[in-house]
Amino acid sequence: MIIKEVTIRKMKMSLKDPFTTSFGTFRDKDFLLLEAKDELGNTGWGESVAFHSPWYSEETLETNLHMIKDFLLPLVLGKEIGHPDEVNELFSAIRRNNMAKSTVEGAIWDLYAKRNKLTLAEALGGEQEKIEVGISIGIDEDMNRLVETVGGFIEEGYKRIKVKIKPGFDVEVMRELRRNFPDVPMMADANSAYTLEDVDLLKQLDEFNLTMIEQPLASDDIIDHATLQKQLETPICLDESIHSLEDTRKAIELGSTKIINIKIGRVGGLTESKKIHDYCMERGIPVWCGGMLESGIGRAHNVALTTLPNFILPGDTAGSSRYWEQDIISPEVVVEDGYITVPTGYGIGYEPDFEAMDQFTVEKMHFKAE
Ligand code: OSB
Ligand code: MG
Repeated sequence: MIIKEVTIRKMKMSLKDPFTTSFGTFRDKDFLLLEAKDELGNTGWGESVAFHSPWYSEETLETNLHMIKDFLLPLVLGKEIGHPDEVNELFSAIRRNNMAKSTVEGAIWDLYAKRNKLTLAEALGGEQEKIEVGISIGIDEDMNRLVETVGGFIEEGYKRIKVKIKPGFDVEVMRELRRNFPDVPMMADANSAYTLEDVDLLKQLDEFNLTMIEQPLASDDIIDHATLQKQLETPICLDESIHSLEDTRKAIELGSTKIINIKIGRVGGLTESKKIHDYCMERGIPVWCGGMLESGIGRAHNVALTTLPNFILPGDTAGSSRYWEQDIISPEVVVEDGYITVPTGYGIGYEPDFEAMDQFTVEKMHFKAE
C-alpha cells in the first residue's frame, strides 16, 4: 500500500467527570487524531495518547505534532509499505517519541486491516471474541463518595477495580474499599508517587489481597522496583517504566515486575505491543491493556490488541460512556456485564462519527505525498 494523504486533527473533548491522579486533575482531554489514506481510497485512523502536559511521560500533544509533521510523515508518505510491521523499522532511526510513532503506526495498521478485509484483531492475530474489562478510578478524598462510585461500577459489571493512590491516600483508603467490597478483584496505581523509603507503608497493602500494585516507584526506575518486590507479597506491575520489549526483558530478568501493563502509545505501537505480549506469554508473565483516557479511536485499538491470548487480566478499556457524554465513533464502545464484544467490521471496526468529531475538532491539517 502507498500512503497518499494524511489528515491530522487537534481535538478537545470534555471528560464527563474530572479524573485525578497523584499528579493532578484532568477535566479536558486534548489530543491528536490521524487519518491516513492509501492509493485506493481506504482510510485508517490513529490516536495520539500524549497529554497536553508532560506529567505521565515527556511527550505532549505539541511534541507529537512536531515529530509527526517534521520527522515521521516524511518517512511514510508516498512510500510502498507491505505490512505495518515495516513502519516500526522505518521509524527506528528516530529515538523514543513512542506516542508520536504509535499515532502514525496505528493508522497504518487500521488501513492495512481494512485493505485486506480483516478486523484489526484478526490482523494482529487475536482470537478472543469478547474481552474482559476493569475500570480505573481517580483519587477522590471524599471517602463515602468514592465507595459509592466504586459500588456503582461494580454494579455495572466491571471485572476489576483499580484505584489511584498517593502518599496520604493509600492504606486507609484500600482498607475501607476492601471492607466494603471483600471479594472484588482490586488493585492500586501509584503513578510513581513513592520511593524506597516508603517500603513499610507499601508492605501494609499486602493485607488487602490486591491483584497488583501498579508503578509504585519512579517512572524511570527498574532497579528499586526489584528491591521493593522482594519485600512485597503483592505483585508489582510496571506501567511508566516500560517503553519497549527491551525494557520488558530487563525488568522481568531483574524481578522488578510480575505483570506488564501494555499501553500501545507508550511502547511505540501495535507491532511492539505484540512483541511484548509474545515475550511475556512465553515466560508466563500476564499482561493487560492500560488506558490513557482515549477517545473511541484509541479505545478501538486497545480492544483489538486485547484479543491476543496473553491478555488474561482485565484492562482499563472501559466503555465510551465512562469518559464521554458523546464519543466520536459509531457505535460507541459498550461494556455489558464487564465485557466488550469485539466488533466484526474491518479495521478498528467502529466508524468515525464525523458530526461528533467535527464538533470537537480545534484544527485540521492536511499532508500529501508529492
Ligand atoms: O496510570 O494507567 C495510568 C489515565 C491517565 C494516565 C495514566 C493512567 C490513567 C488511568 C486511566 O489509570 C486509564 C483509563 O481509564 O483510560
Ligand atoms: Mg498506571
